[in-house]
Amino acid sequence: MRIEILDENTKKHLLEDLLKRSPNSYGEYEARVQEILDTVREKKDEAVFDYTKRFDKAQIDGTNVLVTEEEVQEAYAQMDENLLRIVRRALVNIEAYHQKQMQYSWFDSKPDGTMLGQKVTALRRVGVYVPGGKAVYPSSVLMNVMPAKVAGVEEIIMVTPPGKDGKVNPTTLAAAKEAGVTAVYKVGGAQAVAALAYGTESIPKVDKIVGPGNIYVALAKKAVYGHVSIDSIAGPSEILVLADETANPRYVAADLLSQAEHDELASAILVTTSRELAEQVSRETDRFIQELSRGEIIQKSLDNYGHILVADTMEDAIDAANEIASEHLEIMTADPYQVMTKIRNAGAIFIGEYSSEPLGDYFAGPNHILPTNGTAKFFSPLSVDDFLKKSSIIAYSREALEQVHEDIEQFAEAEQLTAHANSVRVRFEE
Ligand code: HSO
Ligand code: ZN
Repeated sequence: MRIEILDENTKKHLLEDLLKRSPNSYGEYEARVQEILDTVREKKDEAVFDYTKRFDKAQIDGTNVLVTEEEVQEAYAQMDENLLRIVRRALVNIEAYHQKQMQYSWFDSKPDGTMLGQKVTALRRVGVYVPGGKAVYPSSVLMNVMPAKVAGVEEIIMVTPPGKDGKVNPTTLAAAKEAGVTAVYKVGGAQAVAALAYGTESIPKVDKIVGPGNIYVALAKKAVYGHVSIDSIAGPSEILVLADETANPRYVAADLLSQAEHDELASAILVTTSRELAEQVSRETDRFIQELSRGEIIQKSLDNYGHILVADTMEDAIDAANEIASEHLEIMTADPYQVMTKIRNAGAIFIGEYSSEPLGDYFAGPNHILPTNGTAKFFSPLSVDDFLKKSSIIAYSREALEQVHEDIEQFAEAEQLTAHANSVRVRFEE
């Protein structure tokens, strides 16, 4: 990996470079995606099945689009038993973590005769997109579904593209069942997003669409926002390790490569105050690449978006980490908790040398659907809150309203909204 000095100039170039990976940089696909959305909105099932034939080369229609119980059982039969046990153990942790996020209604009544509150309601029906092809991650199925389940969503509809044989990946199916999905439909791409957003004869309209997909799926989700809610748009994986001279270079290198392996566009960055560590990590990454099965992808990803930055001070290193706002941030310093308090922007923060990033991808419990491409400055990990909405509750007694009725009337009149003023005044006419 290349070693650079961290200064304003390297930081500027790096930030510009990373942004090129954002789905916001793919405007040229928008017209294609919009055409698919419009066609599905108009022609419903017919269009969805046409596109499935064209893009997935699969013969899907109203009779086989919904995955049957038999197909689910077949999937279980094909699934490795040990993997199933591991999925179940992971689910226990993921469920427990998300239960802590649950929010409940509250009501606050005061002696003055007022009662204010917030009623929390789960979304009724949500759609989860699960990619097919090379990026089939059962762990992501669990991470998308469990927060909806914990929130109390009644219907969780999954869509995933079929193979040419019209079948869905068996591990995806088994993971979906384990996590508590209600129904799985064999459709993918922008056409699946359109079906979920507008509804078709076979596929029900949902209130929110979550889950990662390719650029067409990402743009389709953006385009239907407003008709339905969506989660944040996931970009390629990212890891940033903040380390000082006390860090173990082998661990740092291994963790960087764990995310570089995802994708040629993934980014892996080490920011360190130690020149010696920088050199050791660079050597260790070269060594690991020789041994790892996805060495080629890793090499490309490191060539594209891999950096080792040497900072003068830990303060400078932390500033850079905050500006980059990485999806995953690992802290391997002498005082990791101290450093953690200074981190403003990161999707997930991993503290100390035994909290390697894949622990979070699979097992610890927090969600691995995290903000990417600098959006950790304003977005949060996928959570139970994504599947809840709130209604405000207002209840005043006659006495309580009487105390404030003139203020309200005058406020309304200042806005020249006399019907507003009247609606309060009418209650206090002799
Ligand atoms: N690290 C990925 C999630 C994942 N890793 C799934 C392995 N499987 C999110 O950036
Ligand atoms: Zn990962």
